[in-house]
This record gives sequence, C-alpha cells and structure tokens, in this order.
Amino acid sequence: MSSKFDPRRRRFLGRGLAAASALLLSGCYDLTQKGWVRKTLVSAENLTRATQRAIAGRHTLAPEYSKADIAPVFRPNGTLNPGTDFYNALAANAFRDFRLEVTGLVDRPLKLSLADLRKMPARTQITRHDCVEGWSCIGQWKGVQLARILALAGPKDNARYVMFYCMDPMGDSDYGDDIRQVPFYYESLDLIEATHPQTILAYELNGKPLPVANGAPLRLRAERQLGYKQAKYVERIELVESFNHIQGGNGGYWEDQGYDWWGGI
Ligand SMILES: Nc1nc2c(c(=O)[nH]1)N[C@H]1C(S)=C(S)[C@@H](COP(=O)(O)O)O[C@H]1N2
Ligand SMILES: [Mo]
Repeated sequence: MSSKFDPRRRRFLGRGLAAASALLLSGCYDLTQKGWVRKTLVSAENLTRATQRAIAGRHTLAPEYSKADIAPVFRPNGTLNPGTDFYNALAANAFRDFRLEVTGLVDRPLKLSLADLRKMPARTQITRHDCVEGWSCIGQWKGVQLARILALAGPKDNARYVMFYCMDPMGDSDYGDDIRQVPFYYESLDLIEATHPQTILAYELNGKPLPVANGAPLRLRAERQLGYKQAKYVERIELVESFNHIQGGNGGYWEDQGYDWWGGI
C-alpha cells in the first residue's frame, strides 16, 4: 500500500476536501456556479482507488451529521419514477409484493421482502450526498447493512463485485413495445465498499418510507461514493467475479456513458 502513496496527491486532496466541506455546511446546495468545487469533485473522482484507500484507509467512515443539518426536502435526481407496469403494480400495493433477490456467486440465493429486511438489525445515518452535477444534500437514511445480507447469502471465494440492478429503464422513452431492449440503471461496488459499515440498503429517508422519487422501496447508500453510485429502485443484487459481460461492461449505467467506475470521494 505505501508504495502507492503519493504525498503530492495527499496535500491536494486534503486541501480540496477541507475547503469543500467548509462550504457545504448543511442542507442542499446548488454548486453549479462554483467551478472549482466541481473541479475538486471531478479530480477526486480521477484519483485511483488504490491511492484513495492508501490515504483514507479501507475502514474510514464518511462524515455523519446531526438532525439540524437535514435538508427539508432531499433533492431527487435522475429517474423520479420508473413508471413501468411492473413498478406501478408494486407501488400500488405499497411494495408488499416486492422481493429483493440475491443471486450469483453465493452459497444461498435469497429472496427478501421489505418485512424481512425491516426485521433485520438496522443502521441509521445522516450523511451528505454529492452529485457530480454540482449539488449536495444531507439526509437521514435507515436500512440494512449490505454486509449482513451478504453474510446471509454466503459469497463464494471467487466473488469480487456486487452488482445492483434497478427497476428504471434508461434512455429515450421511445422504446416501443419491447422494454427488454432498453438498458436499465445498474451499478456495482467491490467487496470492500460493499461490506463497509456505512453501506446500507435503505428503506427509509428522514424517518419515512423511501419516497418514489428517491428510489422506493429500496436503494443503495454507499456513503464514501458519489451520487451516481447510489443505485435507486434496487430489485436484484448479484455477486460476480467480473462485470465485463454485463451491459456495456463498465460496471454501471453512467460508467457505460463514460463516468469513472471508481466514484470514491
Ligand atoms: N436507479 C437509479 N439510480 C440512480 C439514478 C437513476 O437515475 N436511477 N441516478 C443517480 C444519481 S446521478 C444521483 S445524484 C442519485 C440521486 O438520488 P436522489 O434522487 O435520491 O437524489 O441517484 C443515483 N442513482
Ligand atoms: Mo448524480
């Protein structure tokens, strides 16, 4: 690890983050006018995963905030409602028929209802979401640590990544009759990020069931990662050895459009 350590990067990152966190005191901020903040976020994105972990350590916690810092409305972004027949039917029944599937390189594939997830020990965290489009927002999330779900499923030795498959179709609305031709939003984390204590599958935002606009009924919160990694509307997770064969092969919908797979902040 220390061979990857570059003190110049550390100084840059340290300064950038201190300045950015002094600015982003609380709530939702539109930072699109602040070009340097955006540059800081983008260059942080470009640091390699290994360098960031050498600096910050694999177990470092993202900052957590107090209730006073919570934004009155958590700004929604990207898909605001998947709007498919499948999703609408689930939503109409308050997601009682929703099942989270856990598949792939596991000893025990799982199907978990929201009631099953609510029975598991929960983690609540007040954190800041940073979108690369230049805004931040503080919210309180409650859910199940992904590490607990993975432990139930029993990852096989060759599992390296966790894929998150979402219920929202992406791209033009003009997909005609065949929704299977349309890419759906998806994301992935390596097992270090996936088993980090602040990586949860959240079913509540600010003390209420997750709103549709923010990913109901279940969304990922991986608090050391940028906004686009926070997959909403998650219906299946799959453990894989490699994601080269999945959709565009880059590990996520936005990654397939050119974003970095490593979205650490
Ligand atoms: N399924 C899905 N997940 C998604 C997105 C999306 O469009 N679809 N947008 C991503 C982006 S870019 C951001 S900033 C956050 C927005 O989360 P929010 O709507 O709760 O603010 O969700 C991320 N996860
Ligand atoms: Mo985003």
